[in-house]
Amino acid sequence: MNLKELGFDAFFREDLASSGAGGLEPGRVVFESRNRYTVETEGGPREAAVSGRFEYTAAARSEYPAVGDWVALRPVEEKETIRVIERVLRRRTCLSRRSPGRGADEQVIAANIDILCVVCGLDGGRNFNPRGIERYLVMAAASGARPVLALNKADLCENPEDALLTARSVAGDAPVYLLSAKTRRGIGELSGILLPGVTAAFTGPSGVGKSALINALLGAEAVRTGATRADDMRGRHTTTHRELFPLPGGGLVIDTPGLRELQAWGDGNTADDAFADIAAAAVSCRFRDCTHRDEPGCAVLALLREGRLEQERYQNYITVRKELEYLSSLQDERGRRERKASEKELSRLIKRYNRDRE
Ligand SMILES: Nc1nc2c(ncn2[C@@H]2O[C@H](COP(=O)(O)OP(=O)(O)OP(=O)(O)O)[C@@H](O)[C@H]2O)c(=O)[nH]1
Ligand SMILES: [Mg+2]
Ligand SMILES: [Zn+2]
Repeated sequence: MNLKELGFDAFFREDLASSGAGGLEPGRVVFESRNRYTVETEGGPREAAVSGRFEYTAAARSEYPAVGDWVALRPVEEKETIRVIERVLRRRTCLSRRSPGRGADEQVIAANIDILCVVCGLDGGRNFNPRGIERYLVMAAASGARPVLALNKADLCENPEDALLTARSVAGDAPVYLLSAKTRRGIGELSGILLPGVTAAFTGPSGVGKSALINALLGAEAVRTGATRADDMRGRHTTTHRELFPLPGGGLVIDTPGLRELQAWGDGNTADDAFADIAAAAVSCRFRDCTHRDEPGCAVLALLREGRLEQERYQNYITVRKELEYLSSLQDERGRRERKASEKELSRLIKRYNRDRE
């Protein structure tokens, strides 16, 4: 594929050039499985792995290539289809979540996406839930990608217009699409925003029809889909890998596995970006560092009292903010530990140096 069609532009070109990476060729990661990557290049797809130097110098898992990343590739002698990944080019956007389990590790879901398509299922199960949508909008805010909401399975819903209103009430500026992968309702509209060179990642719980929507956009059954459980409409985690597909219309879409849990990732402002109404009110709080929990003169609590802010939405905002605060305290603590360790290492080296001189 030609690089421009894959989304390559001046941003990545300059980063490749600035690294002085002479002789390296750019490519985009379209598939990853167990540290093996498929990278699309000007000359076609290549199989790749990171270099020994990359492994040695990487400080965190999140620095490894993810689907959507642009990477600098070195050829391998006499192996036409194999490449070594020397470097991950600077990410324009980065979709992450907190790694499942304890700790403060970042798990990169996809890189360099322009649009995050948050998919819900209107099949009467638990796959349509405003609080869940709010969490996905927080994830979008942290990524730098523009969110859109996709309400799929409209064919299974008696009052899709009600769902549309509910979704709009939490969507902020994000557009909401009423869709059906089955009847193709809304598919033309959605493909209208997936312009040439634009990358969109699809996320949401298992079984909502992320892969089915991608098939509908591709106009082919390229991706495997799986039945939902009859009792609660939950999916069976059919998609197990992230993968990037070029659309006939020139856009690029990334399918991702359904998420079981979504712990917030981001910094202090991320929650405010996703809850714009609360952030706008907070400007009028008496204290600049108001936490909107019990302070006098809190404009957010005033909204709540006046019934202009839904209790559940407010509660979700507070919960997400607490999660983000906890995350940043874990990160601070880790930073302190790492600094201490490197100071220790340094004093060991100085001691040894002095000893050697004696
Ligand atoms: N009736 C109806 N069924 C749909 C629609 N979209 C998807 N489905 C069905 O829902 C089930 C789950 O679809 P998938 O595309 O596999 O869901 P997914 O979100 O990719 O799930 P994971 O890969 O497990 O995360 C399949 O049986 C699809 O055929 C739709 O618009 N209408
Ligand atoms: Mg899937
Ligand atoms: Zn306040």
